[in-house]
Amino acid sequence: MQKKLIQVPKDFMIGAAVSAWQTEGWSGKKDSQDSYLDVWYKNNHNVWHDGYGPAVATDFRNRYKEDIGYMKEIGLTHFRTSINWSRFLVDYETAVVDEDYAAYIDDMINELIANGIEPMICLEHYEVPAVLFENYGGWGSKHVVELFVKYAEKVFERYGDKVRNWFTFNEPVVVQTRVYLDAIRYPFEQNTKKWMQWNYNKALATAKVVSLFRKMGLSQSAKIGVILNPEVTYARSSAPHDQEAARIYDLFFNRVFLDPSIKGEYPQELFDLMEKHDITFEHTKEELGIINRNKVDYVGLNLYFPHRVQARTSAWNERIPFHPAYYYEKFDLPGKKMNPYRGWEIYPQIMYDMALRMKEEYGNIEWFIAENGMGVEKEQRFKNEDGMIEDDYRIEFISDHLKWLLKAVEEGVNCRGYMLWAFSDNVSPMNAFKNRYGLVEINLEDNRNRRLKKSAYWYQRLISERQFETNMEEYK
Ligand code: BGP
Repeated sequence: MQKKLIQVPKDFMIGAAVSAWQTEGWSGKKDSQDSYLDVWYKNNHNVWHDGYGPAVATDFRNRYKEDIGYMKEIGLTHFRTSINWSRFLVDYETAVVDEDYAAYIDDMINELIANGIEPMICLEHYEVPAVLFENYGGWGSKHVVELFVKYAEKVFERYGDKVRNWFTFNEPVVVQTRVYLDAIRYPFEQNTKKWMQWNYNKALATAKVVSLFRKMGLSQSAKIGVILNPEVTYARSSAPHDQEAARIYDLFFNRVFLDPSIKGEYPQELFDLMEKHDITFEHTKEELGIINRNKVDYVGLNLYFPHRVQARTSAWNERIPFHPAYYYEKFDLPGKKMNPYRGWEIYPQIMYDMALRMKEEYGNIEWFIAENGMGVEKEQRFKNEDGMIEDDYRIEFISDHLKWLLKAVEEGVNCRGYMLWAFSDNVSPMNAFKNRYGLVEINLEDNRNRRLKKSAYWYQRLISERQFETNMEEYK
């Protein structure tokens, strides 16, 4: 196969990500510090693959020094994780800090910096405290928005002088979509209005935290943004009905966060649709003003797969509460390339298409790929004689996506880097350790010991040589 050499621009960041709850484990956690996810794991243990979950995860809480050693060996310039809100405080109302946990975060950040790795910290990667979910309905409550701001203030006071890259949320649309829109998780309630309220309250929380960040004077040396997961949406055809399906999907799932965060306002068409279907979120003029005045400095985008839709082919069942699927249904493209383990289509051009959109529709704001990666099941079968996992599929996946991304960068798109999901194998919601994502293997049969995979050495060369080879299309 013919190869092409691709250059990586000098300052283009190449890093990797994980989150707190997916790696830390419960070591040192107090009983009152469950997150929503911890409770879901405890209550619905059977739906988690092989029973694994956040309880031990990768035991990062105890093994972070060892892991940072591997990060250094690979040469990562940036590492993203989150601070676990439910563990950072012992009292969420008055924001009393858990000193043990805070000392661990302090040390982890220091260790990263001492090893030349820039920490990128997210304030919420689904770790909303369970008690706030039970008492107030979680992100459906404006009181919880205020508590999040209090939490953020404590975090900024402690680490604001060390960390230069901050984010309010990771994928803020996800939890409520699974919980209230699709009702596939505890507490199994289908309520589209609640879904919208969570969406709005998280956008409002982002704006309030951005405002706090600026008031605290942190903008002089640091940036604050949000990590979003726009699903690059393609209509089946150019016909108006399919185009409308894609546009409306995009409004409800992508623009619902992209627009308030970057443009400071919601699309009028989204307001119209919300009104038509009686799902408008409770809001005030003053709050919309806060959103308007506090746009983010930059955004991280998590891009994994394309989303394909077409107009509905059957009538909507009017007894079902409104769901955006009223306007679309999934389109299954014949012959698409799949990652069969995760069930996601592989279509690297999403990088380029989204990049151009950021340039054309979002004022060429600074952004970066905050997550992209490939989860593969039973990776042990790829171990070589020496016991190293030879994950050539991951190397191919990364190169194909990077190639499209860097093409856009060459064309003037303001994308500043690529962060792989994930630094190490880790726990996914429900899938737990089923699909492995890491550059670093976590061996569950051997005390969770770590070992670099082939992709880690490839990543190491990518970072030091700032170039990589990709396969050219082959026409046979
Ligand atoms: C993203 C999340 C990550 C991670 C990743 C992989 O949506 O931000 O936390 O889990 O997806 O997906 P999954 O874990 O569902 O396989």
